[in-house]
Amino acid sequence: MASATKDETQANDGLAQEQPLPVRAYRIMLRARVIEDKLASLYRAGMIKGGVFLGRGQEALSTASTIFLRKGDIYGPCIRDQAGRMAFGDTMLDTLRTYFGSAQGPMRGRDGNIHRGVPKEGSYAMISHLGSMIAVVGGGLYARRLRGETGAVGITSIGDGGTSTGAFHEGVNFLAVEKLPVVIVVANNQYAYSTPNSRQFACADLLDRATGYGIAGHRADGTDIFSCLEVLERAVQAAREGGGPQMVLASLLRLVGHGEHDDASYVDPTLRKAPVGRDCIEVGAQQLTEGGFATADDIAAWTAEAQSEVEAALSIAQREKGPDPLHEGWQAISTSRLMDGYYNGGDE
Ligand SMILES: Cc1ncc(C[n+]2csc(CCOP(=O)(O)OP(=O)(O)O)c2C)c(N)n1
Ligand SMILES: [Mg+2]
Repeated sequence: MASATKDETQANDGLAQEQPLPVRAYRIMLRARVIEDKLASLYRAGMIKGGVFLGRGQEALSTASTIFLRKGDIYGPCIRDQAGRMAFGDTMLDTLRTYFGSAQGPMRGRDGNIHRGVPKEGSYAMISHLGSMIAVVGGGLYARRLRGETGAVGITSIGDGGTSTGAFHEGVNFLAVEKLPVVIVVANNQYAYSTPNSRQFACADLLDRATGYGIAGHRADGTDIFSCLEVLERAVQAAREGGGPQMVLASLLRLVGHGEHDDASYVDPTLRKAPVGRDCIEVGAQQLTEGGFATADDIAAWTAEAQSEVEAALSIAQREKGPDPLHEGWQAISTSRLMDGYYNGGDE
């Protein structure tokens, strides 16, 4: 079983590090599910500007992606990575501050929703879901190499559809040639928007793409948090120990539409009933109770706790003001001034 010690991982998710790893991971998955359920209802109530793109069904893989990261590592998330963001330190309050355009949030109300990030903490603001983060995360690690800094690992994730883009192929080739310590997490959720795997690629297995670029490939069951933890721990360790880029491929099903504007009616109903269509939150609850990690009452209490946390964060974020255009400097978030001034609210 995967393990992580207190000083190996970030004490960043608000949950005690002393908890067994599967419990800690499950609670992060659950918190992501609870906040995303809230985002979905806020969207339907017309209370959110812009799109809402959720990771329902992908929380196990997303959580396992970043739970083994340390301070100083780099994360380039994609649109379905609320859980991975939370495992890397994103709070419910900062999530909601971004969705509600609060000037107190990490993007200071100037960029929305899934495009948030905290660059000075290694969490890069997402550009696009379709492969652009691979080169950016690789570039971050390459810059550190040029400065003589070693030991950091980068993680970025992508969907099945994204693995056919030019940005993906160029990015992975760059990582491979430079032997950069990046784990590319591929969530094969069977569709790219409404396009099924069969209309996306003709190779037998997406891991063939790792072979094609000369990098290591690993396979996980994306519906099973234990499998995801075991595989991601191995991949992150291999990258950290000099093994170069690692690709992790996990199969699962997106249990929502592409975004909340999409009803996913094109999804083949047989997939929903197949093992790949299992809900990792339900599977995880069963695994934890059968494995003696938790009782059904514990899980109910964790859920209620997460729901109260969302409501408390929402009542703060909804009351906060957006940026004041007269006094806002509008520099890029990556400028040192904003990096240093993060959260001091008023350096311009
Ligand atoms: C050039 C371009 N075309 C289309 C889109 C809209 N778009 C964003 S994600 C996506 C599908 C991605 O599918 P996949 O990589 O499988 O990820 P998933 O959404 O399934 O997580 C599309 C069509 C875009 N962002 N950019
Ligand atoms: Mg997909």
